[in-house]
Amino acid sequence: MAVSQLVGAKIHRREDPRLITGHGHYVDDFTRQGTAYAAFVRSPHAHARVKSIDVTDASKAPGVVGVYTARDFKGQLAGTHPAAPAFTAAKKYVPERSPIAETEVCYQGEIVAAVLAESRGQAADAAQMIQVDYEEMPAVMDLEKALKEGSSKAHSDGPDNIGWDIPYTGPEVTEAAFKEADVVIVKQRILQNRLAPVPMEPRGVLAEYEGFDKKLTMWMSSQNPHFIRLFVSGAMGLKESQVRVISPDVGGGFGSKISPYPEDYLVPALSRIAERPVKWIETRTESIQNATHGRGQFYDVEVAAKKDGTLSAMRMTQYLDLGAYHGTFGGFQAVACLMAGGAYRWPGGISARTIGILTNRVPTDPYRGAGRPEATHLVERMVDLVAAELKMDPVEIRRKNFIQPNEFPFTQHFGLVVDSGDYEKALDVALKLAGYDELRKQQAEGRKQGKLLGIGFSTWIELCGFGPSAATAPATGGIALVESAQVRVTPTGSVIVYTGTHAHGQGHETTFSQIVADQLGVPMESIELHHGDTGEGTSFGYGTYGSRSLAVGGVAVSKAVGKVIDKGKKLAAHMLEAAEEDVVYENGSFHVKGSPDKAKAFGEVAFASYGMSLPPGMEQGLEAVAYFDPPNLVWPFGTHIAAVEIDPETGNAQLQKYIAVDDCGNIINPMIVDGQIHGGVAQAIAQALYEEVVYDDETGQLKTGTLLDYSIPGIGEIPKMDLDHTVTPSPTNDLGVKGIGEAGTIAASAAVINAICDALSPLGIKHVDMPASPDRLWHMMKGASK
Ligand code: MCN
Repeated sequence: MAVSQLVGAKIHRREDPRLITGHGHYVDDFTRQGTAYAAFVRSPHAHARVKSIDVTDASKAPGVVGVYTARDFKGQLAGTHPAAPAFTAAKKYVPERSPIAETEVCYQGEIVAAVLAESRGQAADAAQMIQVDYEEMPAVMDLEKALKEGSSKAHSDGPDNIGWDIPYTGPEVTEAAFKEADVVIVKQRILQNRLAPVPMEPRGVLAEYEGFDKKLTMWMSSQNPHFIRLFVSGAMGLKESQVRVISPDVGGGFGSKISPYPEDYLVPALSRIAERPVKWIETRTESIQNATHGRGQFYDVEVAAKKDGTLSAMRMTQYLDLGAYHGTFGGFQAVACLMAGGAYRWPGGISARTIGILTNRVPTDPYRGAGRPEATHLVERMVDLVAAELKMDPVEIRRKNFIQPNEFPFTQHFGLVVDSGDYEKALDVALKLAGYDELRKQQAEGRKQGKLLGIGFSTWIELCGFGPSAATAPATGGIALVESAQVRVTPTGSVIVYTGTHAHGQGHETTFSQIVADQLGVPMESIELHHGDTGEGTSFGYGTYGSRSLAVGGVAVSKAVGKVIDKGKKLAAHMLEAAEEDVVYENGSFHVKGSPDKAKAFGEVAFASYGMSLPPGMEQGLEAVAYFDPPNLVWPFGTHIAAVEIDPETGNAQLQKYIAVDDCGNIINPMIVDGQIHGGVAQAIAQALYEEVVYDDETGQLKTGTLLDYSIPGIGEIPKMDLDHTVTPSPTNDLGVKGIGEAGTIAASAAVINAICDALSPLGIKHVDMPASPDRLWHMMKGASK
């Protein structure tokens, strides 16, 4: 790359002036003439048989265009809702899912009917007039009961409730280590609370089917427009080229907008049936009830450690609440098993098993971090439990067991290869930033006065940058999540970049432009980044999730720019009457080596590329396409430290200090990276202290269906964070970058809960589950003091 000027600089996000002055364009801002509005009738029951649906009154309601039930979509939508190929072989039971239920509903919120009307209000009113006769059935809500023989079934025609059961390695692998004489064995059940992603903008779809041309255009709030085009075109019997999916500005997704949803099929089908554009915008309650949830798991973990503090072996089983159907990418959550070893060696091995359990809740699917926050949480909790058992300092036990810098690339127990790392370096920077020794002194002083002060660590690692064919294809049944980019230079030197990734808050317009501007030596103002529209640019994009955009998509962009420069060199050599190998490109100009005056500016070469005076055999134009299939995933890491004080009267845990030292390789924009950390940490603090989707254990009724009951924290609950970075470039890509979009979420819950456990240790409390709400902590403290 050229000498960096912009890469590494704290540049304000280019997209912000547009977005914060109300000039963004979200799905609901788009209108088409003659639009009808959709409302959906959803099951109020977690599990019921649909006996009959009476649409008579609704059909006659003011403004109603039509009322539709499952029968009306037959012939319109083929196939069933997809479940990603991961774990196909090990899936026991994959219930078929249709976008609209006909005879049985399996979670509260499942769609049974749709109404189209002239206005949104009329559609909502008419939906309430539809009479559905349900026969309630027992709801499966408890994961352990669901696994018992003879348990009620989440689907009446299912053999049982086991969606998958995969032993990655059996207990025999760790048997020797657990039998050694010199070990302590620590066991713990660890809960992962079910979470609602709550993006600022809920989902929404505007679909226009043009019958004469057989063309469908969809505007929707998605992280993954090309995948949606693939799924929807298949279901509607259209060619991909007949479907255009536009995902304009998107107000956050956090993983919940990766997969296709029932409405993504029903709205375009309604447009084809009614021969009108159709719009549906999700309400907040619909969003909490129906957008896929994250986490919703528990783990049984057992660790054998030597008395000198060497972590020897681990056995773990993941019990994952799939909800009523397999999430399209729900299988990814089992990656927690592969990541359970964390930053440590585990010479005695790891035995891991994942069981996916069908219940009558809304399906779970990736939510920011997916699998990796769970892995970090469990390993970091277990390390602290072992340290407490052996009366070791949590820092000392971590240092003793870290994979060392000279051991990379490090092959983990399940065959994944960690590309690079220096875990102790990040720990040291964090300890310094936290003033660790002083913090411990303050804790000791505070304890004398009866204060409940705790310090918690999370020395986290992550796998991201999905995904190289070498690493992902075996798990996805042959699908590699490579990424493509297209760079087009206009005759006057403007640069249009198309990427197959999709920004919905991550700032790609800024960071990708920084890369291009530096590489081409042109101002950022002459670069435009386009994404999110399957009708333009790249022929297929793999979307944004798994912190892949920079490490895969950004690198693809850089490779495409490299091709443009290569062509520019050939042309410049022709223009300068020099040999191609003598031409160098620096700071926006092609010049002959050693003769900086013999030069052609980038704009001159761009202009000439569209003219007649080209070298023999060269085509006009200056543009290039590149695909990038990295050789490996990228592996960020870091250390987070939380300091907490718990009020003994109320149980309220107040974070006093939060330190985050992260390593995402070379940094393109430190301001954006810090913003990603802030957001991710806030979401994990929310999981640790406040958020939980709660259903009634018996009836399966959602109890937290509004933001009055589902408590997302405000700015008052989130502490100031002290951030720093170490830089360990990834050897897997030319930019040396790793992902950062999920790091905060992956790291922080363990630091917070470890701090809370440390604070409560004088009371004999060893483990606290999430959310560590005032209510939960107060009851634990009362129980402990009895
Ligand atoms: N970056 C950088 N230098 C690095 C690494 C990243 O400057 N070494 C920059 C990137 O160029 C990009 C941003 O940081 O602008 C995040 O990059 P990356 O880690 O590649 O992650 P993605 O862009 O692929 O984003 C996905 C990730 C995920 S998986 C979720 S979920 C998530 C998240 O990002 N959802 C978000 N961050 C979010 N932020 C917002 N505002 N809204 C969401 O829905």
